[in-house]
Amino acid sequence: MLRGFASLFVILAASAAAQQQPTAASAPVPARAIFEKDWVLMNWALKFYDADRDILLSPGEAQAAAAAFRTMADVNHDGRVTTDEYRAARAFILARY
Ligand SMILES: [Ca+2]
Ligand SMILES: [Ca+2]
Repeated sequence: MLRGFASLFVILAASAAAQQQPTAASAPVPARAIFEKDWVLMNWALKFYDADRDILLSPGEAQAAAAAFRTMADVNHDGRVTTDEYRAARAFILARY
C-alpha cells in the first residue's frame, strides 16, 4: 500500500513538472495512470470528467481530471502533491462524492 502511494506521488510530481513545459502533450506518464490505480479517484473522475459519457477516461479527460485533482489536493500550493495531501484529498472525495 505504501509502495502504491509512493509511486502515485512520483506520477503526480512528474505530471506537475510536465505541465510547466510546452511539451506536456508528449509526457511519458499518462494522467490516466493515477486513476487506474485507485477506484475512488476513478469513480470521481468518471462522474465529473467523463465528458462524452462512455465510462472511459480518454487521455484528455484524464488530464482534466488529474489537473483538477492536483488543484484540490495541493492545499499548500507548492505544485506538488505529497502523500499526506494525496491521502487527505482521497478521503475528502470518498466522504463527499
Ligand atoms: Ca470518456
Ligand atoms: Ca503540496
